[in-house]
Amino acid sequence: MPTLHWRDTQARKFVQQGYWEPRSLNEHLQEWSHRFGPRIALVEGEQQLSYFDFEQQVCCLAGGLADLGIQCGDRVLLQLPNGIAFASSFFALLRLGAWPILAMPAHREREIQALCELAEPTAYIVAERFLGYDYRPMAERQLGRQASLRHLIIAGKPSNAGVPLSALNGEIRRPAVVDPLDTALLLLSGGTTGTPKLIPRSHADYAYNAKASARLCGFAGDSVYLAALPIAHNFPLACPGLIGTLSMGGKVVFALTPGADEAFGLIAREGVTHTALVPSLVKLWLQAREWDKSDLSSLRLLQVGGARLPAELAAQVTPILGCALQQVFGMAEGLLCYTRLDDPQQVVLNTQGRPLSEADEVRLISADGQPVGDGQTGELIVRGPYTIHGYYRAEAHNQQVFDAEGFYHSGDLARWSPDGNLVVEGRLKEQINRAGEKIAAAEIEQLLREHPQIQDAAVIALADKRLGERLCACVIVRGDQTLELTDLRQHFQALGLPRHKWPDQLETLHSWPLTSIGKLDKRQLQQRFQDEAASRAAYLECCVPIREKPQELAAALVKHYLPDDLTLYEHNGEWALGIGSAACIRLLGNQLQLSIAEQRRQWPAEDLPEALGKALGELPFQDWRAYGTACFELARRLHGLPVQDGSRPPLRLDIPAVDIRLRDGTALIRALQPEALASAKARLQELDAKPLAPIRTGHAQPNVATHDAALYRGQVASAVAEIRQGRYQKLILSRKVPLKGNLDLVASYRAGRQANTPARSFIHHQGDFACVGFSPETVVEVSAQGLVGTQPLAGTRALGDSVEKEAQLRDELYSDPKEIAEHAVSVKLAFEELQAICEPQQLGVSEFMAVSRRGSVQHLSSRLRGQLRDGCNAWHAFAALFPAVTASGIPKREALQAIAAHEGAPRDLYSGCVMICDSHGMLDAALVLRTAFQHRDQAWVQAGAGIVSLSLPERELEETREKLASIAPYVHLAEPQLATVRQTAEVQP
Ligand code: OOB
Repeated sequence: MPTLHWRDTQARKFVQQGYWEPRSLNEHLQEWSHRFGPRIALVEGEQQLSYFDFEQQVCCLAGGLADLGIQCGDRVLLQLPNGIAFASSFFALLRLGAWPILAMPAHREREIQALCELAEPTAYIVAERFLGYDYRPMAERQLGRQASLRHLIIAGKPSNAGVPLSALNGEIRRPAVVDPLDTALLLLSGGTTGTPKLIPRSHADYAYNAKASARLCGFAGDSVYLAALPIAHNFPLACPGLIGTLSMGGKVVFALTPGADEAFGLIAREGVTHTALVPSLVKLWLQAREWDKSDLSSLRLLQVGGARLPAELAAQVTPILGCALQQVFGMAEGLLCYTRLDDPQQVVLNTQGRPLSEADEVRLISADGQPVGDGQTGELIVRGPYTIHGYYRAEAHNQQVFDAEGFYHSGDLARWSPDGNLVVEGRLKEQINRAGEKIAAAEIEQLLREHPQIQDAAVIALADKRLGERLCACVIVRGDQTLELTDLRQHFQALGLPRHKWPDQLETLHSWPLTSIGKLDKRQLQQRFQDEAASRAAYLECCVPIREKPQELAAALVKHYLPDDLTLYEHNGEWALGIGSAACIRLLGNQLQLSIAEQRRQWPAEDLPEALGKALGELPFQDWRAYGTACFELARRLHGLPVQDGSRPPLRLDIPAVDIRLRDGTALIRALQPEALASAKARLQELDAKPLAPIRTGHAQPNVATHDAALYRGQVASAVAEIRQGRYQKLILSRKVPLKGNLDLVASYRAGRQANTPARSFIHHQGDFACVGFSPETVVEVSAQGLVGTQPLAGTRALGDSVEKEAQLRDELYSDPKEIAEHAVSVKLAFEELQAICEPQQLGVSEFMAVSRRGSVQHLSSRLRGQLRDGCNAWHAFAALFPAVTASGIPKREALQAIAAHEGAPRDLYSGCVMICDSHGMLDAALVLRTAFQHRDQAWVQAGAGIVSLSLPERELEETREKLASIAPYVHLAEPQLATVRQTAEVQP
């Protein structure tokens, strides 16, 4: 720790030279309110607050807090998501001279308890819930445990112990008299030790931090700042963030989450000019731009910091988002380095800029404490007008990281580029920087060592394409015990650790690699396990422009690659084609088997989502996408009914050797082998240049009108009787109509796709089985971020042959109680199924009883959305929703039994799904309806109708005809077979 004498000299200098103003942050707020009064200061959803109203709100809240007894010098734990409640509470505490401790919403019991023990807060202000997590039980436990904690203040509905934040509306009193050089707030440090560190920032230093940043970043009265990162973090709070924007009279817009789905809408709606992100989010925003065309033209500057920004990613920001980029190297301890708005592009793309203040003293030193030579890399040490000179209540640690001259030793390794900018090269400190979240290796190691099966542990950071770095736990297990990553993650969850602190990778060893002096050699571990990941084969990729419509080029490619096994899958404007199989996962009996070339591994499949998680985790590929199918009969297993496996596995996923993705104007080609990539590229370009044959209407003419009509009517009648006996509520019975010949997959696809508006479309060819379909709905959609969606369709009418007829039939659909009841029960069931796997607060019906046009019919359709809860993967969502209620019935188990009894033969892929999933956790499964099938020499189309107690056999038969009319007219038969089969009798499949 520096001597007091030194600190005084520095402080005097900063005051004299005007870096530190003689005003508290509360006095700044009063000044802003005075200057900018009626302008909008804050926006949260539909709510807006002017500067004047905001200051009033702060005064009243401060009054309410004072009534509770909160006073100058008290510490108050503040854990709120982005929003006005955060801003009001923060400034209200400053007004009282109480110190907010800025906890992140992601923090859970362990962190909160450690903060309470360290800082002894008198009150805890916390959200009722956020992203599905109910904070109240945790907060109440703290209240019971921590003697200093007297008040629990809940933003939202309190349970037993708390008071609602909204009720704290006291008389406006004079603000506390505080010394601007005193502590104003406590920021959390990423830390390197097992215990949390708090960073005391003073009024004067923090005001300077925010205002100087706002000036440097060109903020003014017309600036609109989007607070997308969690506002308790220094970056969005004061660099320039919330405080810097307010200091200039600008407007701050709060986003609850930093995802592109929320942020893009806010940018367009509010005319956002500035925002800040960490690199991993930049990547997601750039990807989202492929399909989200929101108007982002107001955006002027994107600040990126918190972790290393790869130059390739940096280079895409301006071309794709249309705004300038600024790199920020910062730390909650103080120092901020920014690239300048007028820096040349090469500086912005490749460096982390220069210190904010001319009074920042930044030095780079070698291991022996000496300054490094020009251009050499060394540890960055710093002191200056807004860098702390000690952590709060951490004397011993302060001795280690602050030197006698008051320099903070950051543990970051950096060099100066020839043009005088800083380039961050790495770090000395044992920390994992996971998507910008800093995690102390020591904290995780300590927790791992407490695990009963673990004898010793070391935690290392490994480079990761998506996260920047991932957390790898290396452990020595006790005796001959085994430990799986999923077990470990469950253990961490049970301990109350936030998601970002759970290990991403687990490596078990028998002994540690040691350095020459016998210390654990983490560098060796890093090399070994980084290589392990690197030994996973990476797809080779290339992007080429295309001229042809993607659906047509996709069909041409399928035609070229057949009879290879392949799957074409259309979703969200992309036609994805997986060809061949480099690895395959199949459900065989009670085992899930992974086969790669001659090698096989098996997992018991009782818990299918877990087994799939494990098998997919073993795939020796990076950044893979799998293509697959699930047969309807998989549902019997999921519902505990006896199963008889058919000729094909009920679930199968293939990792393709060649993976082609087509969108308007571009094709991405990926292959595991260079030759395959080159030949796919050549083939694609050749096909793109060649005009395609005209699309013809189909000529298969299956007997949709009368085939098995009497049989079907009889089945419907007996199902209605069973429903009336109360055996089940709803049942979907289907009817197969044979085709006289073999399917021409490509011609059928082109004709059918041109005439249809499906939710998904596909061609699947695997061995002696093939199908082509135009799916009206998805069974489940899960994004890499764990957002789950499903779109039940139930209730059907034909489209008719004119606009008037369509409208008339739509009105009929909306007023038919049978169709409405049928739809409502389907939505209710989907909701209940999602409840089991989603965060309760995040689950909702985002669209109810709209009408979707699909081919020649219209359906009542609703959309449900949720966020997967911790511990659930995409396969939990799949297992919860499969089979689609639209194609099975209600309740599902009874419906499955009745379908088997009435239909007599397995449905196989009909009403199962064709799907894709990937290494990031994405899953998209299309319900297999409106599909033509081929198995060996038999081909057919199949459709069903939903039977309820009010069903009439003739009307349900008619509904199967209407649905078959969406596919049957487009089916083409392959020419040679057409000739031979025409002469034979009708073949029953
Ligand atoms: C910011 O603050 P913290 O306290 O969460 O983390 C600080 C650490 C730095 O010591 C460094 O290790 C790393 O994060 N870091 C970067 C970086 N910016 C921060 N590493 C590489 N490149 C960068 N651009 O992360 C923070 C605080 C204010 C503004 C921006 C970031």
